[in-house]
Amino acid sequence: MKLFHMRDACSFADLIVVEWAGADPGVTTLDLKSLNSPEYLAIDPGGTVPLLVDGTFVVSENIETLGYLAETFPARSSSATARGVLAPR
Ligand SMILES: N[C@@H](CCC(=O)N[C@@H](CS)C(=O)NCC(=O)O)C(=O)O
Repeated sequence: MKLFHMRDACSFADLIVVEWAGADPGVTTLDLKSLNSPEYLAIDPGGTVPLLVDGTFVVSENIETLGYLAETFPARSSSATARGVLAPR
């Protein structure tokens, strides 16, 4: 798994989740220049953060990356569904 983020951006929420989970998804810190590099745009044509890559699964919407992290690391998740408190919808 790889998590791409940029300092002082909304992807900070994803960093908090992986920190709480004690997970090490492989974090790459981008800046505005690298965000618009051909290499990054090849992965995320939208050129935004966060971006989460897990094998062939690629997610670029923060609401989805946070949900995916919660489901992947349920033990310390803030998601009631992931912790089994609520049934999945
Ligand atoms: N669709 C994305 C958009 C996220 C987004 O706009 N991220 C901002 C940082 S908070 C970004 O990457 N901005 C860089 C830019 O627009 O050049 C989401 O909702 O997660």
